[in-house]
Amino acid sequence: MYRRTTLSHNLLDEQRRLGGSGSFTALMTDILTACKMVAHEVNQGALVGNLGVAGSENVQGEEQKKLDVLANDIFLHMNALGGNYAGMASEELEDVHAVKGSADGRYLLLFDPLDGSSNIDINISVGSIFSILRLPDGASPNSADAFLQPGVKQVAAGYALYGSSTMLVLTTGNGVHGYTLNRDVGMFFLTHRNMTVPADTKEFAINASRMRFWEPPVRRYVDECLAGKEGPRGKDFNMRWVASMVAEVHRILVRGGVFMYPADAENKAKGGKLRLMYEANPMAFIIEQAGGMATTGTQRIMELQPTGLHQRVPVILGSRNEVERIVQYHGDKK
Ligand code: P6P
Repeated sequence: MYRRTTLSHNLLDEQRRLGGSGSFTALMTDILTACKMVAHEVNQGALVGNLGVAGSENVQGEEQKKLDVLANDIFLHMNALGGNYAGMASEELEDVHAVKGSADGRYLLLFDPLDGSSNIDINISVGSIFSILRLPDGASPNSADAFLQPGVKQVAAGYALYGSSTMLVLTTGNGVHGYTLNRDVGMFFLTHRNMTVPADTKEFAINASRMRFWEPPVRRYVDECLAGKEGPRGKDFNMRWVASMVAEVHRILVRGGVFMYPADAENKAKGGKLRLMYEANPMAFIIEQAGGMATTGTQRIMELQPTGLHQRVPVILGSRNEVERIVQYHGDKK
């Protein structure tokens, strides 16, 4: 293990490669600390009364779990300490959170502090998702407008996965690398260099209970997968649904697959289910950097011009050849 590279060392290498001032490395360090603290609280679970609901709702009208609130507090506090962020936006906060006293803060941090939290009480993997943008020249971090940048403007994106091991997966636009937390040493060690999504797959992920709402292109794709080797695809497929986007995306990075939370008859008026700024965009950046594809079905997710901090979008991402087929089916629909 002691010949392994740490995430901190990789960030320093990246800083030297880019001739950076070190502020990017410092702000990533704040995020790592926050993720380690959230991992600690998640892993303690019932031992310290961290399970169950907080008795409150978030801006999405969703019932908050105790760990949703705790993870949000940890992210806000730890990422303000370094003074590298001018402002933050969280799934758990209605409006943006300007960081007081961050005179030199040139970055904006957006995050879902605990994604998949409906899985906490049943001990299934959950995660934190984050996206980093630059504060546009002359923009105020007190205004959501500064945050409403398309996904292609992201400086970095990543997630922490609190699973059988705690991992951090990160892209800064130069590929995707995965790091595993050594709790005893308290550091993330490089364990998954240059993660790449296989172009083909036999595995898809969708919430099949919503089948009655699906639009024709999605219905056609799933029906063909279910038809197996006797059907038009000529091969059998497997299905997964963890209800934790971080876990689904990680599986796709490791062994390929397609994840779909599409627009459907029930969610279309809201724009979809998943949030653009702190779920779809960071995951799209990671998947594209790993050679995969991320679309709404008709548009590249990272090219969408955001109109709201908590805007929802359809998400279809993963193995390129399968996602391209689904896009083609959406085109055929017309
Ligand atoms: P459903 C978790 O709440 C989440 O935002 C994603 O992590 C996950 O993929 C999806 O929603 C699960 O949605 O409708 O199956 O509960």
